[in-house]
Amino acid sequence: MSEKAFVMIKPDGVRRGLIGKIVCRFEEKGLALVRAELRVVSHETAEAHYGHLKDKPFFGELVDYITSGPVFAMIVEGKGAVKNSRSLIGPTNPAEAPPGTIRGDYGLTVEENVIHGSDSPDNAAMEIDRFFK
Ligand code: DAT
Ligand code: MG
Repeated sequence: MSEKAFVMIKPDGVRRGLIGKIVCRFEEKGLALVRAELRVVSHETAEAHYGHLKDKPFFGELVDYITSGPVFAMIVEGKGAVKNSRSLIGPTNPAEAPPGTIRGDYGLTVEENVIHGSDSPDNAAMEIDRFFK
């Protein structure tokens, strides 16, 4: 059964010109890009998106970072889209992400880890609604 995931290339990835290379990985894997938009995330949307981290000491910097320039927001679709996109993206900290994953190949630190991907089908539905309603 087909599934949708929300994926977002963060401002550092966009700034560094990585959109094409990253989109290529999803397409090569077999996930289809069904919607995409380059846009600046509002403060309000950023705070909602990272609401699960609002008590963390890095929350303010996280919101500043994600709103610091355009992101490339996407919906990808295919079998197991959520799990498959997370495995392409790799672990949260690029220093621990293996080469071959997007964060492992393109990132250095957890503060600027290039890309977001939904972590469950329920969160994917919420995030798609939040960004593409
Ligand atoms: P993920 O993006 O892998 O789903 P998450 O939802 O736990 O990870 O955290 C969201 C983002 O918050 C993550 O991509 C980068 C940032 N972050 C997480 N832990 C952090 C930390 N210890 N220091 C700084 N930023 C952090
Ligand atoms: Mg997450």
